Amino acid sequence: MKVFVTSDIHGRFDVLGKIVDFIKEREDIELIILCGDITGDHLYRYFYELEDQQYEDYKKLKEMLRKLNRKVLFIQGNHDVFNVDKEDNDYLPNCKDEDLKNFVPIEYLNFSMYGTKREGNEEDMAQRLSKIEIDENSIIVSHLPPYKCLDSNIYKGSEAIRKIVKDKKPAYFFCGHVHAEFGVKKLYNTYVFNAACDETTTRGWIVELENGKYEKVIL
Ligand SMILES: [Mn+2]
Repeated sequence: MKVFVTSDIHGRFDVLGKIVDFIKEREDIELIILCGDITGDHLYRYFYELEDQQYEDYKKLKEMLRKLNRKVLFIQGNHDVFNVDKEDNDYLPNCKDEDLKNFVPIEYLNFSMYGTKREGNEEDMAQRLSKIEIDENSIIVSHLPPYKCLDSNIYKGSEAIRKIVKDKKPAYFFCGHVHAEFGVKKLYNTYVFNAACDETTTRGWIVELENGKYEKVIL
């Protein structure tokens, strides 16, 4: 299966538009993966106003992707606080699709920003990750990168995630969050892809899951 992985669209519909146009031409891509921070930061006085504005972004984004007629999987990042529709099977934590059973979401964060239940510290992360089933066939979709792997000194990845990669040896690890560290690296036995777009570049990776072949996509 060929997948297109991207991250950190941050509610920029021009960026998503470029991705949609690209994928239209690429019938070989079966699945689109978004590693979080999909909606925008908006000015707000009350938290619900931010949730509502991001919910609008989320609906618009879904509508744009729906026209492609491909499978989509997404997770939320540290900037996403909108309430995902309960019936939304594209949201990886809700997905029950048998062909996608190897995909594992990690939405936990090792810092606090909005006080959501996904946030915490490294100890919380370690506790939470210990409850997730991960093996050599797993394809992790995470917002945060592992510590010292496609992260930076300012935006540090997670040590607990790094330990999970070392111990469980998942097949792939897709992430974003650290915009400047778009890239691919082998960490222990796992290919780690940071798929983050930045303020000026729309980008991602095409990965053929069966054989590990990958293609960098800069739009
Ligand atoms: Mn982020």
